[in-house]
Amino acid sequence: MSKIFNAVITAVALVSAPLAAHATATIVHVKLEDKTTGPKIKGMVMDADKTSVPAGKVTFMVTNESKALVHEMIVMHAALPVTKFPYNKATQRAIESKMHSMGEVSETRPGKSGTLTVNLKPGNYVLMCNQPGHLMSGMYEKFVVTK
Ligand SMILES: [Cu+2]
Repeated sequence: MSKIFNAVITAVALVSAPLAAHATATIVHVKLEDKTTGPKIKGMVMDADKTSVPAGKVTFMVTNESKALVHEMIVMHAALPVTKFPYNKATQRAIESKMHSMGEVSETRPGKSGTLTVNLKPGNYVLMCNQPGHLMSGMYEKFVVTK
């Protein structure tokens, strides 16, 4: 019995080792939140479960936890502070065409989710929502890609 058990363990180890070495994409879960999400949320929040990942493929799984507002998540190749971002005061949005976006999960309705897979080089990034006024309300998070 124990010989068989050991054989099974060995087989599992042999199968899983190459998979681990070939890790495909790092998964990052991102929650988009605001006051309508629940009583614990005070403002507009970009909440990623990892804010530092190794370079390579990254899959963002984004869920809009709002009950009322459309949100989005843009992976911007930029360093903080957001007050230095090109900004249109009239529309209350960062000027994306003057920035370096790596991709986005755009215009996500309340309760909906979306995914984005991008290949990221080491550097400083900001996960941000560019719905009118949301960025300056704090809906962003610093994101670092390491070597
Ligand atoms: Cu938003």
